[in-house]
Order: sequence, then structure tokens, then C-alpha cells
Amino acid sequence: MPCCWLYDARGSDLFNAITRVEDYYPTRTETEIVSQNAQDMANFCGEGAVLLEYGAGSGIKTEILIDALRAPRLYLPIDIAADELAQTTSRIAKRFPRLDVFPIVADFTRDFDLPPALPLGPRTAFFPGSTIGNLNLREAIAFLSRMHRHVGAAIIGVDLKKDVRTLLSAYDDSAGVTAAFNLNLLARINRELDGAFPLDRFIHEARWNQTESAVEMHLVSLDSRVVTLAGRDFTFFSGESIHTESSRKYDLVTFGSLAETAGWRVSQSWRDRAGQFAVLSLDA
Ligand code: AVI
Repeated sequence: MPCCWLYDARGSDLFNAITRVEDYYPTRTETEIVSQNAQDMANFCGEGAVLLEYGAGSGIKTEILIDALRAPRLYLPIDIAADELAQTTSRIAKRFPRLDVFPIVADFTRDFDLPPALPLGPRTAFFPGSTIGNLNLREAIAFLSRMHRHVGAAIIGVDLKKDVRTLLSAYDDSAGVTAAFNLNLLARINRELDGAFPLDRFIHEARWNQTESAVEMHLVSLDSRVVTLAGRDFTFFSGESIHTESSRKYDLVTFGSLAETAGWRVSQSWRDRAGQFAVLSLDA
């Protein structure tokens, strides 16, 4: 299933809760990297920057970056979730009253147009959260190429390969928040597609796929059964699963060549001490 379906209103709330659980290291690690290197990142963006953020979400890390920028001209948050985008926009506009904020409701994984008359000034994209990891190779190249058409520089968060145990507990946390996030997809299908999934007969599972270098989330059927939804029957064998998300983990060399394929050059990398996560600057 395309993982975008995980994010209905409850799914977005549960994802925000995931970012605060102890086992899920990416958000706090990336926030720490951005906090500690905000000045370097601001220098990279230059004075009078126009900042585009793809998949703005709650925009916490963005506030740290904007706070460090010198006389930024414009912030364009781009997100498909209109409600969350409106909240983020008004919070940022209130905190930075001299900054122009222009939200764009769009799916950044597809082609969309920027407003025709953007102010002059260096244009930088901000793409934190390691969301690039949720795209497959073809989608990642298409996204990076689109970003290359929009801006001349970018700052991007990339989750790095690490021991499998750390990865699996990040995607199957002991508080059960990720399990609730994944299972919410079946509740959504039941509600929106008139489905009949028995929610207690499917379990969340996180798997490491070595070939894809990805953590996968699955919903595993505990029995053999036929589930009807939208007037169609779907047969599950016991143990058969629905693959709901892949979260690819990179090393710097592999990511560097992916970026190059889309016309970018990695110029700087900022990492945490344990080397769990990297924030990279890209030049066109
Ligand atoms: C949004 N994305 C970067 C998260 C990730 O880590 O792949 C989504 C997520 N899925 C389960 N936990 C978090």
C-alpha cells in the first residue's frame, strides 16, 4: 500500500506521538543536529533566503532553522494535509512577524507549480524527517529532480543504516504507538471503504529487508480469512501480510550517488555523535 494512506487525522496524531517515543530516535536526533548546526545551515542558505519546505508537517525543526537565518524573505511550506499546514503557517507567521509565509497545499511527490513571482534571493529547499526514505528509488529520483527544478540548494535529513535491533525497536516501539499507527489503516479502510477487517486478528510487524536496506511495516493476518471491502473480496492466508510502509536507510555514499543522479552534489554533512542520522546540504 502507498504509505500516504497511513495519514488520516488519527494517523497524523499517532505519527506525531511516535516522534516523541523513546524508541523512535530519528526526530530527536535530527532536531539535535539542526539545533547544534543551525548557524552553519543558515550560512549555507545565505542572506535574504527564500525557504521552501516539502512536507512541512508540524515544522518544529524549521522554526530552529528560520530563527538562525539572516533576513529571510519568504517561507513556502508545502504539504498535502491542509489543516496541519494552516496550523504550522499561523504558528510560524506569529513567531516571525517580519517573514512572509506562503503555504502551498500540494502533494510534493507529484509535479506541482510554484507561484510565478517569487522574490529574488537564494532559494533553498528544506526536507527534514528522513521522508526521502519512504520513497522508492524511482520516486526518490523523481522527487530530487523536481526539487532541482525548483531551487538551487537544499538541506535534507537522511536516516542512516545502523544495527537492526535499534531499527526494529524504532518501528515497533515498546509503548505500542507504531503498532496503533499501522493498525489505524485497517480502521480507516473499514470506515471509508466499508471494510470488514477484524482489527484484533491483524498484528503490526516491523521487518528488516536487507536487499532493499529498508525497515518495512506489515499488518499480518493471524488467520486464513476473506475480508470484504468496497464490495470486493480479499483472501488472506494465515501469516500473510499487507506491506504498508518502507523506510529506507542510507549510507552517505549510496545517498550521494542517488543525489547525483538527480543533478545534486552533497556539499556538507552534519551528523550526531553516534552517527545515527545525517542532515546534508546539496548544491545544484
Ligand atoms: C514520515 N517517515 C519519515 C516516518 C519514517 O520513519 O519512515 C514514518 C514512520 N513510520 C513508522 N514510524 C515512523
